[in-house]
This record gives sequence, structure tokens and C-alpha cells, in this order.
Amino acid sequence: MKLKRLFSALAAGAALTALCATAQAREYSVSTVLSDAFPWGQAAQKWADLVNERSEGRITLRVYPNAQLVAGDQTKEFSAMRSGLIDMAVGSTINWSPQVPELNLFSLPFLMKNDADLDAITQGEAGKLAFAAIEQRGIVPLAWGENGFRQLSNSAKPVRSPADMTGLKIRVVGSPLFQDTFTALGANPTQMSWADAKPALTTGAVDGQENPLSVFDVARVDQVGQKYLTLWDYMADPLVFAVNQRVWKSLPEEDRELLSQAAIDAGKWEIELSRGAQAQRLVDVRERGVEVIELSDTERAAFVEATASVHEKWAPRIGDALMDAARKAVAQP
Ligand code: X2X
Repeated sequence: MKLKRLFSALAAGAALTALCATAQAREYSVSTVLSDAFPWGQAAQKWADLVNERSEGRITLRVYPNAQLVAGDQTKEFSAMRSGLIDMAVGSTINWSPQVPELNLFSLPFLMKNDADLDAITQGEAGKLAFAAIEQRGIVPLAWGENGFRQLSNSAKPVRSPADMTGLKIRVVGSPLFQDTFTALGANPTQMSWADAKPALTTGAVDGQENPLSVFDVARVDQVGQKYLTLWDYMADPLVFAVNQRVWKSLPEEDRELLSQAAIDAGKWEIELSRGAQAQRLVDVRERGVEVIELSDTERAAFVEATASVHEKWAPRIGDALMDAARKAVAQP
């Protein structure tokens, strides 16, 4: 009799535990622009996998690529996350800069020369200030990833100087700074979403585009007539792992810690993966017949000079404290 009671108590206990686990099991949406065929989507999936594993299935992050939660309009991702339509995102600083002007820092042409400069910014005081700016707009940033240094491609000719860009129609992201940069270079920029970019390249509605080598490679941008690729490293867009503030507040401290650490680990993993694949991508792209143009220091300097006005115009919108911190970071030997 006693034993029987013990068994039923145990069974009730197990049922209760199961119930609690179900009650606590949560699913959250994570928005990205690029799918897991690209490092960007892989970053988000890695975050989801780590969270699932470390929470023992209690927390599910479901990744929605192609900016589908905002009907492809990637510049609305930040607002949608703020309003709670999207719970979380791994988003590009470019796409969030219309709502967080400080993030235009990363789009300033030729501010950062290389990965070391980028890391000095994200990992230092400037990175902290950028995160504070995101937080001020009602989103909790957790970690950095990266889309990568952006290169220029076109279907018409090898571009080695601003003069070569005269009149070229270039698809740019829907962020006003890009309009200024490409206008300063003498090109004819057209803003459109990534979803519209490939069709526009295919029909020849635009002559060129700019995106990291990984995107050029994986999206097979060479197949839509983009024969010339100028490696000018003119800017890099980091990715930010982030969470809607209400969702964040609803989480117990241990789950916040879990999400945050998983984002940091996924970001580091993706940055390494992405950088590690660069050299091979370049080999592959060349093998497909793309003419890759590398700039001498003098050639690069002409682009820097031609876009100086963009810094003057945008620095005040980015803010003195952030500009100073970034300038110090890139001045480090
Ligand atoms: O639209 C682009 O060019 C992309 C995919 O790189 C971004 O979302 C910033």
C-alpha cells in the first residue's frame, strides 16, 4: 500500500515536471536577410543550435531568412523587432542604420582598412557606444558577427578609379548614406532591397552592385553578367545578434545568460568561418571567369579622396563620441 502511494506520488511528480517543461518551452522568431547558404544565415542557425542544445530543447529559435518577416523589406527589420513583430534578429548594421543613425559609422567609405580595424572598432569603446545606441532604440544587442568587407562588381568594365564609375548604375542598399557615396564617385546609385537586386542585375536594369565576396560567390552574382569585381574593401557591415526588449525582460536571468553566451559563441564561430573561406572564394570566382581587380595604394587613395565629403556630411549624425572612438581604434598600429 505504502509502495503504491509512493508510485502514484512519483507519477504525479513526473507529470508535473513534464507540464512545467512544456509550460516553459518557448519558441522565438529570428530574422535574417540571407539564408544559411551564406555565412550570415549560418550565424543565425548556429545561434539557434547552441541555444537548443544548451537549454536542452527548452528554447527554440526559429530562423526566418530572406527578410520574409518584413516581406523582403530589410530596412524594416529593426522596427519590426522593436514593435515585437519579430522576437530576435541577426541583422546588418546597414539595414538598421535608418533607425539607428550611429550605425552609419560602419558604412563610412574607407574608414576601416582591414579586419584588424573592424575588430578594433567592434571590440573596443566604439563597439560599446554602438551597442548603447541600439539599446537606446529599444533593442538588446548581444554579440557581433559579420557580413564582410564589401566589394564592387559590374557588367561593363574593370573599375580602377572613380572616373571608371561615371554613369554606372549601381544597386545600393536602402540606406541614404550609400546614395551619397556612389553619387560622390560619379556613379548613378539606385536603392533597392536584396530581393530585387538579382532580377535588376539579370535584366540589366542596373550595371553593378556591391556586396561581400561571400555573397558574390554564394549567390552566383557572376551568372547575372557581373564580370568585373573590384576588391576595394571600402566598408564592412558587421552583423548584430539582438533581442526585442520585452522578450528580453520576460526571460529569467539564466536564460538571458544562455542566449547571450550562445550569440557570442555563434558570432565568433561565424567570423572565423567567413574570413577563413575568403581565399578559396577568390580562387573560385576567378575560375568562373570573373576579372578581379586589385587596387594599388595610389588607386585606392583616389577613391578615399573622392568620398571624403561623405564623412563630413555623416560624422555629425553618427556623433562625436562614437566618431572619436572609431578614429582612435583605426589609428592603432
Ligand atoms: O542587401 C544587401 O546587399 C545585403 C544582403 O548585403 C544586406 O542585407 C546588407
